[in-house]
Amino acid sequence: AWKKHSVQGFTTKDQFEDETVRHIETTLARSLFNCDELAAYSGAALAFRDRLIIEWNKTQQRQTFADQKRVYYLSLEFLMGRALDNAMLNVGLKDVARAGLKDLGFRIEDVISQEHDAALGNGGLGRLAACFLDSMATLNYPAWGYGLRYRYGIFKQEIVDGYQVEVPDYWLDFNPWEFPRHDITVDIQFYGYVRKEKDEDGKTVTIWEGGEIVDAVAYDVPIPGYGTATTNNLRLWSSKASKGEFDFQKFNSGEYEGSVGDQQRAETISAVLYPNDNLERGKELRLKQQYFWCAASLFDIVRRFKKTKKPWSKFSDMVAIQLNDTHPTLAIVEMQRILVDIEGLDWAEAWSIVQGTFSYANHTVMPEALEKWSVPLMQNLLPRHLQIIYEVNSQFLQYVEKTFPKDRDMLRRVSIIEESQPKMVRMAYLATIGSHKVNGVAELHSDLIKTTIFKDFVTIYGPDKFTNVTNGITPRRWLHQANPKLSELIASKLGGYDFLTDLTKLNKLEHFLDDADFKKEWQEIKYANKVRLAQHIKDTTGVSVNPKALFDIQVKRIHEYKRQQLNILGVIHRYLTIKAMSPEERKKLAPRVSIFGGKAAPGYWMAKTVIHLVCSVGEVVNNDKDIGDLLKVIYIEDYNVSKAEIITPASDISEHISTAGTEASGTSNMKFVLNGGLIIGTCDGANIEITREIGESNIFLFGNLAEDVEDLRHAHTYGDFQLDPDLNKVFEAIKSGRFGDAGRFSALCNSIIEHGDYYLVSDDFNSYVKTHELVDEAYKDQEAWLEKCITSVARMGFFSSDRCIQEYAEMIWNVEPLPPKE
Ligand code: 26M
Repeated sequence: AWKKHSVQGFTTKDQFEDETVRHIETTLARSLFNCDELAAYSGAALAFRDRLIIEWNKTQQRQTFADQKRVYYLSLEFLMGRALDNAMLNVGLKDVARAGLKDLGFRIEDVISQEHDAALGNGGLGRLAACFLDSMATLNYPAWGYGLRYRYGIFKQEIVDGYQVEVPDYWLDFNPWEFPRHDITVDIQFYGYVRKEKDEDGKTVTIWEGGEIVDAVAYDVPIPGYGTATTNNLRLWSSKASKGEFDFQKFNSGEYEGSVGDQQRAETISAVLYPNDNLERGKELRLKQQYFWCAASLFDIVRRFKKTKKPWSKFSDMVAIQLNDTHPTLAIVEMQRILVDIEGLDWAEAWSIVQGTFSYANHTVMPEALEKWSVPLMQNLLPRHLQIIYEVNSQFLQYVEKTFPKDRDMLRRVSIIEESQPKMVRMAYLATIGSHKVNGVAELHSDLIKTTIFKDFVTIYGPDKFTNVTNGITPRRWLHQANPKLSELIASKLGGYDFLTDLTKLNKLEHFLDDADFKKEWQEIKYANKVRLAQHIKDTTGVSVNPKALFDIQVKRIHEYKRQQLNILGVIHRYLTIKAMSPEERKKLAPRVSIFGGKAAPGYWMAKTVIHLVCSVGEVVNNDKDIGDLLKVIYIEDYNVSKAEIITPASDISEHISTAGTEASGTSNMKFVLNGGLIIGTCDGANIEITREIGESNIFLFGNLAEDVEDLRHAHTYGDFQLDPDLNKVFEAIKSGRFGDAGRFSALCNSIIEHGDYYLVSDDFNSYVKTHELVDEAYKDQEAWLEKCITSVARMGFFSSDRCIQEYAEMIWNVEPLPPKE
């Protein structure tokens, strides 16, 4: 009987149509008679959701009953993008859906694009978490993500008169992909005080009481794997006034406003994603978010473990917790608190369980991005946690003192507490001390952290605690979904889509370098992708760009270290050069479109100035009749995951030009190369490993090396700083008002001319410009260019996030896959 009633899910076009229509007419209570694209999206999403739920339930049941270790990925950001297209491809029914939607009178692309991006992240770190979820499900790892359910994701960016304007991103109006679990609620405590007490056995126990309670409510999101029934869970916590706390007395006694105020204060915790990327500002609400999410997740994980009835000594055999940067470091402290204060374990035993459970990935070496929390702030918000941090620190320092008695300064250097005014808790140190492994996200970066921020810790723990796991991207979203035609062409040559789950299989593409038809098709696909982007540019900016021109793209968060300023200053140089050329010289030039996109943190004035400069230059260049198609400068507003799916397949060349030693890895570099674009880049982050894999002749590297940066900066400050002469001409043009009011750009220019040029724009300018000339030259030989592109794609196998997850699983988490039965 159970079998007879159990839901199976649609497989054919007709069944899909039936399900979609049923959802539109009943679940959504809409008549088919006025069914628009949004309704079609909603119906189709609900139909696919049903399919996911079936496998999701089975997967969760399987994971519950399997006696094996699970991994929990704690990240404050999950930059998921859209879910429907992904769900269709992962369950292998996109063609069925396309046909069904066509019957109903819709184009699948129009339906898919109705979905609002789930944009619960800033940039690379959040998108990495999303790629990892995809890979963990695809590889059948029993894995959960834990995050916050922000009511507002990263703001929507509008460009108004050449300036960034931030608009709130309310994305929850209709979100069929989340399931509220009102029965899964955790009480989270803040503030209050700590006291000691003797229990019946005369043992001293610590009690944290008073303060306020906020409820954490679970919302679950299914994460389907590709070509597998495994459907993992992403659990996002939402804050709500606690039932006990939400003061009914106040409410009843007429203090209605006060009561509503309490409720609003509670709900504020998960209200908004902090829009900074690589900048730490020490706001109390951010610390509240961190603790709220860590405490809820830990409670949930511990509760699940306790159901197994295993002894605590088995905890780290059953649970691995991965920290995505230092944002979840309080989870370490919370776990120690649960084990010692609540479960009554002794300190040392508890601490060794904690260390065996946690591992920490570092994503930056930039000092302004390293998390530090003021001791007074933490004392007030989390008094017991601060005590635990002090105890951890004291034991750690005792060990260091005993082991390295000669280095008296070491204690000051490695202390979790920085002796500043006020004192600060160094989260990266706490995360390192509380974990069994620490990793960087690309080889150069992992080497750098061992010689800079964690140098002393390498001495203390030995080098084996520190490792590298080079980032990767999911080929499902970033090739198959974003570039279906290229994926299809590759599949036709390789005899199927196996490369999507074993990306190293791409290497067989090198056998087709002499296949003229294949190459022609490849080129046509690139051209079609450029036409599509040109259309998007026309629709959103009104500017016509020639799809035959060389598309030169830099899309990523706007940050001085990523050096969009170097790019736009180079564009101005190109403009001035063209202006000075004879008609004959101009004929030899490959037309270019310089495309920028990305958000600036709302308070980051320099980044906003860069956006304004790009827009101002575009205004002048794009309207200069003398220039025509030779150069266009475009700012694409509101760069996000779904825009990236249109932009990435359309590049001829993309820019990854951070000051050497500053970009931990970068992941869009991988996306662009995987989609058959070449890159111009510095010897930084994963660019170095991309070069190793695809070959030096297939990448345009330029600029100073990481090892020279320190000396150059020193020379800027103490020697005489020589501005590059070509760059000087560019500044003269800006100062002359050629791109509008020069005053608006003076701070930007002066950061380079007068204030030490910290990011070495001038030092790298000549090399950058010359390398772009090489790009121009190379592009003229379309045949050779195409071969570089195909060869590069063939050699990108290493950069799958599947490889990356396998490395984490084997080297760090020690977890095994749990494939579905049959
Ligand atoms: C910190 C404090 C308060 C508010 C926000 C933050 C914060 C948020 C995001 C800090 C850093 C954040 O992200 C950093 C990031 O995205 N790092 C990038 O991580 C990628 C994945 O590893 C790398 O590829 C990039 O090189 C790295 O910049």
